[in-house]
This record gives sequence, structure tokens and C-alpha cells, in this order.
Amino acid sequence: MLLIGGTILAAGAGAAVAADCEINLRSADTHPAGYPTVEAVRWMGDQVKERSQGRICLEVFPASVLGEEKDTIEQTQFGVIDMVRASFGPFNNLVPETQIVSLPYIFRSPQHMYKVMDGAVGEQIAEGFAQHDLIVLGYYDGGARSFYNGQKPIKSIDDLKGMKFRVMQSDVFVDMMAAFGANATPMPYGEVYSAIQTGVIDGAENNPASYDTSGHFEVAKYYTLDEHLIMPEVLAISKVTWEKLAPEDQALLKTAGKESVGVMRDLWAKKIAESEQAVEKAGSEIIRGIDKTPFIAAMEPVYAKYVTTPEAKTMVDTIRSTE
Ligand code: GTR
Repeated sequence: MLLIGGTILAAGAGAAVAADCEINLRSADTHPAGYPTVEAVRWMGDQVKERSQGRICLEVFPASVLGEEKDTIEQTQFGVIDMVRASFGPFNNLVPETQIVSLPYIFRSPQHMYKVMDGAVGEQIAEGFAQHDLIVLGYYDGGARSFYNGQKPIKSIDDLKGMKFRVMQSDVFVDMMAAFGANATPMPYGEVYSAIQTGVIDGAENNPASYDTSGHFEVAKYYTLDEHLIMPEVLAISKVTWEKLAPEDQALLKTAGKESVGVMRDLWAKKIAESEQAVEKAGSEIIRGIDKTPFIAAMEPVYAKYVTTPEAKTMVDTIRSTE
């Protein structure tokens, strides 16, 4: 966001600036147009424009055009980009408060995750983000992440032994893979397709919508619904941008951001069903109904490593006792 002659303009060369807006906000997303996260922030943009009588414009830059997630997060911290929507994964090493809710099998269901993130735990994590110059506008749904690869159907935990999977750039997931008996290769999302295609890795893990829209199903046809991670995602605005806004504009963005959460979660359920159908039609084999008990049991060392402080233990207890 730039302030030029009393008008705040979007930062960056060549940014599309709507002439009639006083404030132009740019939001980054790794997903393409049509993906629920992109459409929810677009919805928010429409609301914000309408409610500000056209003073505030918010534009989503999808498909990683502003960079890979880790870079756009950093740029948002510095105020080069105003907003970012990303998984909790790439925040794990930066905002330690995000780690507990990123542990494998911590949530029983998406509804359990919503309840936790919409309560005191979500607020505590928002304070962690704020310490790193990111103001939380809402928590989105990152679905349930599962393994996929191009070699063989994974039906039990033993099938994972020795295989190489891409994970998000987070120590939690490197430890998770070791506990599963597999090898982790952390890398940006945009590099995964060719890494599988060229055999640098055997596969990756993600939710059905990402498996579909990234095209990863084309190079990794076996998708096992082990659902090891039910992940929250975040929509955050840069503190640098935030502090330049009038309190009434901050309130407007907060409200619209919060409302966009419901829009995203509604779109999500529909998208998951569509994606599962689409990849199966394209030849993917979805392995359903596996016994998750050994997968859950194998995560004990990961919990032992990350749930050490009294605060972490309290957070785990609060999550587990949330009905
Ligand atoms: C997706 C998530 C993205 C990104 C991606 C990844 O599910 O929505 O924000 O983190 O996974 O694996 O990098």
C-alpha cells in the first residue's frame, strides 16, 4: 500500500489500481481463481467496496503471481503486500503458537476445528500472529490432508516406509514424516508437480481440492484418505497496512473478514466433493476406509516433542475437551 498525494495506492510496479478507490489493498493466494479461498476473499472485496461506498478496493492476486507462500508471508509482514491467505504450515517456524493446531490428528473433524479456532484458542493464536506484524482477519478451512504418490496404493502405515514425500516448509511436518517412517522433503507448493514427475520425490500430501487444482493427481494417481492433518488456514493483513487505516476502516475490514469465513467454509464442502469426483474421473484411485489407528498411534513422538510447555499442554487439553 502506498500513499501518493493523499491517496493510498497498491504497492508494486504494474499493480492494477482502481482509479476511484482511495485505498487499494492487494491480497496474495497460492490457489487459482475458483478455489474457495480465492473466491471468499473476492467476496470480501465486494463487500468492503460496497460498505465503504467505493473508497476501499481489495484485489486478490491468485495462483502465486505474487510469489510462493513463504515469500508472500514475509512481504505481508513488511507491508509490501497488504494481505495473505495461507495454510498454517508455512507459519509454524515463525509463529510457534500455530504449531499445536498443526499437529497430526489433533482435530477429530472439520467441525471440531471450527469450534476451536472460533474460540479462545483462535484468539491466543491471533496474538502470536500479531507479534509478527500480522493481524488475523479470519481462520479458513484447509481441509484434511492425506498422502498421494505415483508408485502404489498406500493402505497401511507400513506402505509409507522409506518413501519420500514433499511437506510444507515446517519442522512439525518433517518430524511427522519421520514418525510415519518416511522421508520428508520440504519445498514450496509450486515445485511439487515437477518434483514428482522427475522422481525427486515419490509424492506429497494435501487436501482433495489442492490435489485436484494443482494437477498433482496427473503425476500421483494413488490418493489415500488417511487424513493425518486437519489444518486451519489464515487470512491476515499486514500490521504496516493496518496502522495506516482509520479505526472505522479497520472495523469494516474485521467484520467483512470474519463474514468471509462462513462463505469460505460453505464453498469448501462443495469443492471437496467436486474435486474427489473430478480426480477419480481422471483416473485417480482414492483409497478410502483405511484403519487410521496405527497412523494416530505413530504420532506419539511428535506430540512428545512439541507438547512440552504448560501452555502447550493446556492448549492440547482445551482442544481435546472441546465438543
Ligand atoms: C494447500 C493450502 C495452501 C498451501 C498448500 C501447500 O492446502 O491451502 O495454502 O499451503 O496446501 O501444501 O503448500
